[in-house]
Amino acid sequence: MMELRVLLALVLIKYSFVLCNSESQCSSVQSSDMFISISSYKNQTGHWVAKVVLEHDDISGTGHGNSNKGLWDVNVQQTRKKCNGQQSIQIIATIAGPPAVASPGYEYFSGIGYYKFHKTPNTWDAARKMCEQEGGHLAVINSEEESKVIQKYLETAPKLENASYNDYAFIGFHDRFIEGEYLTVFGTSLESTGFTRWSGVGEPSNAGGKEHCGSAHRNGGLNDIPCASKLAFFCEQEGW
Ligand SMILES: *[C@@H]1O[C@H](CO)[C@@H](O)[C@H](O)[C@H]1NC(C)=O
Ligand SMILES: *[C@@H]1O[C@H](CO)[C@@H](O)[C@H](O)[C@H]1NC(C)=O
Ligand SMILES: [Ca+2]
Ligand SMILES: [Ca+2]
Repeated sequence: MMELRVLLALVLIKYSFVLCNSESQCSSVQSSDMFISISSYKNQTGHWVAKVVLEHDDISGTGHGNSNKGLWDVNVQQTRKKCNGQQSIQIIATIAGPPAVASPGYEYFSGIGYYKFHKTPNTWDAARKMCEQEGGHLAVINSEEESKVIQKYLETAPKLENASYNDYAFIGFHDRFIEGEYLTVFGTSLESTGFTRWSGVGEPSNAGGKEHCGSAHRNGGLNDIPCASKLAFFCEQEGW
């Protein structure tokens, strides 16, 4: 889980390094991008000028990108340094952005992540898209503890209005590529999640040869179910 978080952090913060020697350079900063430019030149009065510009977005939006908003803490220090008898002066700029925050409606569960329970039923594809639009993904269960989060949420909704099935909610796995080969929404094997408890005997059933999308039963176990059913669903954002 930790490696995944680090990977996500690297993906979310895309750095662009641009070396240029003109003082005014335009950049287009998009949500969750950071733009760094470094310039070094001698000006007309003979001073050496080195300039580092770090630009990040200031746009409101959804998902982790919105944490880039606003002013960041900037601290610049100069220190004398001696190395092998040679003295130099080091100028250190430390820039700290705020920690990422989850999108509205997400609840934090320690050691698990941020969860959002969508009670309005939808197809698996639509649910997957909605989670992504919120900066998350269809939930992937990694432990019995995480399965309990789902069980607790479903207990709060004994009757799921307009749902094709009242006892299941979509989560992030499927076997749409190869029958019986279950993959998470990240493309990794279901086994690699560390949680493969099925909801009951006979599951996965691939009933009618038509069950290729993942759901969780009220008992927290996994079940394959038709992708076109309309079910409540769980979105997840990583904990930071
Ligand atoms: C060159 O840079 C120095 C240091 O920032 C500044 O004092 C000086 O005014 C600059 N000269 C010109 C022509 O901009
Ligand atoms: C169920 O469907 C009805 C009619 O379309 C709608 O008014 C209602 O909001 C729906 N309930 C949920 C929980 O989505
Ligand atoms: Ca199947
Ligand atoms: Ca099934």
